[in-house]
Amino acid sequence: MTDRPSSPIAPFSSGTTFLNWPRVSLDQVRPGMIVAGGIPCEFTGSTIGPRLGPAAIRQRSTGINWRWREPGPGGVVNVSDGSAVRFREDAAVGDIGDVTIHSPQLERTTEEIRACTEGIVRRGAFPVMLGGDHYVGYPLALGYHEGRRALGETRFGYIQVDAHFDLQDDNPSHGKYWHGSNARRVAELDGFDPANMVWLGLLDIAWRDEWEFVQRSGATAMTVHDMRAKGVERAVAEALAIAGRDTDSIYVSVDIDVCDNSAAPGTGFINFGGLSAIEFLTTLQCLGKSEEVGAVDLVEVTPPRDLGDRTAHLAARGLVEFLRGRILEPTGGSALIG
Ligand SMILES: [Mn+2]
Repeated sequence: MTDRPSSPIAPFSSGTTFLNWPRVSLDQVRPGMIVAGGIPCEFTGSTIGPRLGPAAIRQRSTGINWRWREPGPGGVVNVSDGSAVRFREDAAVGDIGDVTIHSPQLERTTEEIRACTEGIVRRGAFPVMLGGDHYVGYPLALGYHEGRRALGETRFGYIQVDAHFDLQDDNPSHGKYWHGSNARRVAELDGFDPANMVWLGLLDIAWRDEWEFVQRSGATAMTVHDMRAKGVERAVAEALAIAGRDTDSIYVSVDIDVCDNSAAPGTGFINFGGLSAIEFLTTLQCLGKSEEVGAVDLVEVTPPRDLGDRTAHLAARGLVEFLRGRILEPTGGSALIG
C-alpha cells in the first residue's frame, strides 16, 4: 500500500482525493471512519484503461464536492421538494491513496489489495474502493472477510451490481484470476455460502459453467429486466434480505458496465439496455441505506473509452448516493432525496 509522502506516486495515480477528503494513513484510520482507496490495476483485464479509473473518479468527485459545498453554509436544495442538504462537517472520512500495484505480479498485487482492505476493516472503518478492473473485487472481498473475522464476525453476504456474473472457474485464456472470475473466487472463501450471493443488473450472455454454478449453488440472479419488473427499490430490498440472511454484514461490488453504454461509455464492455443513469443512482442509494452493508467497491471505469468524463462522473455521483446517509445531512428541509 502506498504510504505517502514517503512512497513514490505511480504516474497513473492521482494526487486528488475522493471528494477532497483528507489524506490518511492506515494508522490514522479509526472505527466508524469512511475510507476511500484506489486500486489502479488492469493487468488482469482485457481492456486498456481501468488503471486510470481511480484518478478519474476522484477528479470528478471534486466537482461534485465543489458544487454541493461552495454555494454557502445552507448547502444545496433538492428542487423536487425544497429540502436542503449538505455534507456533514463531522463525518469521519479520509482517502488512503492508492494500493501499490506490482504489475504484472498477480500474487504480490493481490496481497497488497487484501492487506490494505483488511487493515481498514479491522480498524472498524468502511472501505470505499475504486478500481481497477473487476479482478480486484476478489482480493477486496478477501480482505473484507479477514478484517471482519478479526472483529469477531464469521459470515458475510455479497451483492454484485454487474451486467455479468464474473463466475468463470478457469478461463482458457486468462486462467483462474482475472476480471471474469472474481465472484467465483469470492464464492470459494472459507465459510462463505453462495446462497448469500446476489447479482443485480445482469444482461447479455453468461458462460455455461457460470449459469450452472448459479443453478446449483442457490445464488440469486436478477437481470435488468427483473429489476424493472419489480421496481429498483424492491429489487434492492430483496437482494439485501438474501445477502443478509444469517450473515453478519454485506459486501457490495459495483461494476460500472451494469449501466447502458449511453450512460457509461467509459468501460470495457459495451452494453445495450443496461441500467439507466437514474436507475443506477437509485440502486446505489438503496444499497447504501442498509446498515448491514460494510464495504463497497466500484470498478471498470475506463477513461480512455469515456465521453466527456460522463462515466467517471456517474461513478463518483453513484458513490455519493451510496454514502448519502453517512456523509450528507438535511439542513432544515423535509427529507433527503429518496
Ligand atoms: Mn464485473
